[in-house]
Amino acid sequence: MSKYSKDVIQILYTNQSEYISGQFIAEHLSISRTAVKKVIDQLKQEGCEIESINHKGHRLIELPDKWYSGIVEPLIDEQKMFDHVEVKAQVDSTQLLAKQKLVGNSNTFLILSDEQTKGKGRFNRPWDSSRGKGLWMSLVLRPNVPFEMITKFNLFMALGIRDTMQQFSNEKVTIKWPNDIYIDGKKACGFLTEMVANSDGIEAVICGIGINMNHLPEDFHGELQSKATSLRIHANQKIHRYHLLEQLINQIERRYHQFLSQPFSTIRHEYIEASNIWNRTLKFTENGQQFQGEAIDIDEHGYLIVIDEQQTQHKLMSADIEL
Ligand code: BTX
Repeated sequence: MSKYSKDVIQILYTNQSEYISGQFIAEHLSISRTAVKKVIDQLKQEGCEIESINHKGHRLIELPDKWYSGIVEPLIDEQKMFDHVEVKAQVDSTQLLAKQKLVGNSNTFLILSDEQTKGKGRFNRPWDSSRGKGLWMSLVLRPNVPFEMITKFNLFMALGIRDTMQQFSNEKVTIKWPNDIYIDGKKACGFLTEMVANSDGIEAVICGIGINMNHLPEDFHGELQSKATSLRIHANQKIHRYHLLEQLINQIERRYHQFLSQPFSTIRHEYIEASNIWNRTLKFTENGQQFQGEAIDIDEHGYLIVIDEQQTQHKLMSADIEL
């Protein structure tokens, strides 16, 4: 990729309603018009729909299913939540990369990738992260809180992610406590929160979020055909990835400030209302132990209260639930 493609795409994106002349771009970036043409040709090759008209200039009509740092950076900059953002075409896992990058500094940052070759769920389960279809990202934050707060963080993030996805879906988007977001009985998003801590508290929180954004039913294979869904399937139209990202970061920022200043009890009712685990028998796995039961409440600290078939009450901090 040319070192100017980031600037050119940014200029075209921020002026999408008009034609921008090659001359203007060239002067703006202090490069030749031939260099501008080369970059534009390359962007077209990548799949950007750019209309070029003689004596008028260039206009961006549609972006391909790809992240461009020239668009992501200004969008994230406005939020001021991260020191920087990294955009990748392919990584093994944004979560793994984030863990490597947080060492030896105190930066907050976001990593986004078009594709993950080894996306990870909880307990090292694979997370299907095909190219161009999803929003695969990890954010690294540095809250100055004790490590017991990690569970609370996850609960606040769940609502932020759910609320964002609801803006794009025609059907109700629900939380499956503690790590999944569902639409119409199928998983549309998985997220996980990990941390690096020392005796003084949390050094970094790494939150990995995978949203199935533009998959069509035929894009899911194997067991995922019956278990997974995407926002697009429930929006009846293609999801604009940059709108989704912008809304998501807005919501995450809002919930993050709430997490830092308020107890879980302030969002408890909202969380319960958004959950999909009530009034049904569920199969729980906790620390390798399996049992069936019914979830009856989430307490003011975010613990799930479950009654099993022997009428024994369990208070779960985290577990795997089969719907
Ligand atoms: P989880 O362990 O709750 O979910 C993993 C399970 O979900 C898999 O065993 C499989 O059954 C199912 N699954 C796998 N891929 C998909 C998919 N695309 N859509 C629906 N269901 C699927 C949840 O883990 C946490 C997932 C976090 C993923 C993000 S992506 C960005 C970041 N990087 C990374 O490696 N992981 C996180």
